[in-house]
Amino acid sequence: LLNFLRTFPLALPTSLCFWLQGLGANGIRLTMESALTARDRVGVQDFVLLENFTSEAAFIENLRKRFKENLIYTYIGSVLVSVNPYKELEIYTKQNMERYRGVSFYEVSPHLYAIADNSYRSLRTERKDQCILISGESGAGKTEATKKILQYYAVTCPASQQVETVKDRLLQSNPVLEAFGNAKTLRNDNSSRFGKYMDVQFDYRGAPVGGHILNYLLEKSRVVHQNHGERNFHIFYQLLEGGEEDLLRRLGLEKNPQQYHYLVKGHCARVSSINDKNEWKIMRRALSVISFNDSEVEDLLSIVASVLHLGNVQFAADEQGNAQVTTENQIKYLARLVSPLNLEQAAYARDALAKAIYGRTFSWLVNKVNKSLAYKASWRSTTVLGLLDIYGFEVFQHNSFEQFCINYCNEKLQQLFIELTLKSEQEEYESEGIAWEPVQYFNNKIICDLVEEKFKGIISILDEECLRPGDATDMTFLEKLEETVKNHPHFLTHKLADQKTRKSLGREEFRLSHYAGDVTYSVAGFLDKNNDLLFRNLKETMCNSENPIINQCFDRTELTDKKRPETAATQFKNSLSKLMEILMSKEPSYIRCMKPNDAKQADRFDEVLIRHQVKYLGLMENLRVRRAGFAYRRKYEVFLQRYKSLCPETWPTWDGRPYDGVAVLVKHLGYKPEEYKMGRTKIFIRFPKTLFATEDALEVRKQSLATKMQATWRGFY
Ligand code: AD9
Ligand code: MG
Repeated sequence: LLNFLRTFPLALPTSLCFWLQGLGANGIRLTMESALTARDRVGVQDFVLLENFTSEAAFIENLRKRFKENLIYTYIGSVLVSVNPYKELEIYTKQNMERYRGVSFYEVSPHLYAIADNSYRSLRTERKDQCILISGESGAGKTEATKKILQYYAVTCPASQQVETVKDRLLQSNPVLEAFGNAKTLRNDNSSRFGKYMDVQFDYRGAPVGGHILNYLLEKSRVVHQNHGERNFHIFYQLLEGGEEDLLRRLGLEKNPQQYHYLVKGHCARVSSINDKNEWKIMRRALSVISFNDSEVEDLLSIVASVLHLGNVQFAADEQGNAQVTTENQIKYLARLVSPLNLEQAAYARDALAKAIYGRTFSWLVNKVNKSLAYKASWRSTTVLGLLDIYGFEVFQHNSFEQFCINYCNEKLQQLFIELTLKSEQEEYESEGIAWEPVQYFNNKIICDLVEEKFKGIISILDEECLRPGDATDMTFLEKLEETVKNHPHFLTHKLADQKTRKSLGREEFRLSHYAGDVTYSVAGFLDKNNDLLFRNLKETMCNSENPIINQCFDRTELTDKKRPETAATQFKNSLSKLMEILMSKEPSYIRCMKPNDAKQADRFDEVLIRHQVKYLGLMENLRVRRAGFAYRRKYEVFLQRYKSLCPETWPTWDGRPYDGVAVLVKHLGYKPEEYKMGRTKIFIRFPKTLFATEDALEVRKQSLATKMQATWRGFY
């Protein structure tokens, strides 16, 4: 019909436009319902429309069909499910952004932009703070989604000179934080090794005027050690590969990463998918945008260089077995500082210092970004939209303290997701005056409690061991753990396991049954990483540093403060609990990301891997909650507008209340009482087949109207 009209030489009469609108032919937008006609080939755009909605196989088949057609987005009601395509798709153009701008959620095909636009509109119309929670395992596409949403706002939100600067800074904070906080892992070549929650502030016109970033637990251990096939943080390679000769000379660096102990442990300094030189240029430009002057850049990079130098400091034992620095021309002062230590302790002190320097510099960097994003007129009221991009659930061959924290964080997010989606569904039923039918679902609170409960939780027990003077070790921690939580259904160790399972557990390991699957953690290094201590004299030296950034990172008050600092796990726990409060105070939207294969390849849909993610993301449960009785719901106005041509009483216009119009319409269509319910503002349809039958009728009706219209216009000529 639209093709026919596009070739038409005359401007359409107003009445005809009106008539077309009635048909739902709203511009050239692909409406959700019209796409349903192609459902056999491309599946359904919303899982709630699956006939067999309790079948995991049907769910996966729908995902597979869509993935094959490059349709990587699908809804579960208002939740967006996304499958990483591992290839560039032409769906992120400015033109496409315009298609989604200001358009109702269901009028356009599923997309990140629809979620972004919907949140933005709620923020503007209801003046309620929003947040978009992006979850999924490592490599599933969370960071890419976050960046694309920011780009969407940068393009579609109102502009002015001042706003342009903010937009630029919001966008450019990414390459800087990624350079310092992301690294190649076995799961993802650009894996976020820190958690990030970014607030974007909007003024009364809906223009972005500021922002603020909260960062969570950087994986500092990567600075001194990388597993085989992994790299250190990108910035080190970028500096060596892209840094100008002059700069490298000033920093005393050589170009070759193989020269640096901290860069050779993973045996993969170069990665084909990463262009360090190019990234360096992007990062350097970004530093200027977020208002770094030349001397600050030099200060920052000299810290990066000093970490590399520090890694190259080697020790040898003297006659008393005390460590002496053998690479004296590297950092002479270290000789004095570490001499009473044995070799192992000296190397430990060196690495602890490198981690502390890097970790604190990273926090300083986030602070600096925040200063450049700060909304200057903060007394004016703003609304806030938060974007959460945190490290995804991860399982490696060897899992340590870092994976424990990362996976705990994912448990918390899953809990929030369950509680909030269930709550919002119940609330909608209540407000619509429809009886709520309870849904069974797995609540992972039991696992969160296991980790964080006071006195009995894993973190408490770990802290207790860390604080205990004397002979506490990683193994005594494990023993305490066994004593305290031995009967917990989600906890297992070698000693507690039955004969059959015992073989799969080492003596220094414990296993947690996470909502996302079992993960076995080695306790080696737990105490040390949790204590996160730095020798006092090293701290003192840092306080005397002439580098202004280091000076700000190491505060003198630390030296006199008698109170023991919080352990790493407790700090993380507290910051997560604050994050949950922040998220709870906002209206949430969800994007659930999945990765289609472990080989990072396009067009490969590994069903086993997908099934696993469907399971642990709780998508089937999510769908059951959403479907609790009804497959489809729509506001009366929208429903009537779409289907009114199917009933002579509502066509071409209905003058009464939309509620009554819909009542007349569904009666005419022969809906049986058990097939639908009329809420206060929406109609709820129980089965997809009812809706599909109505859709098919609409399709037939459209065709007959088009034929009629063609004949009429032919008559004119
Ligand atoms: V981690 O938990 O930080 O390790 P993420 O953040 O979930 O992980 P990321 O967004 O970094 O994963 O995506 C991994 C890679 O997949 C990217 O570097 C891209 O190469 C690829 N990707 C992800 N999303 C898209 C997309 N929408 N289009 C094309 C994509 N490629
Ligand atoms: Mg990421």
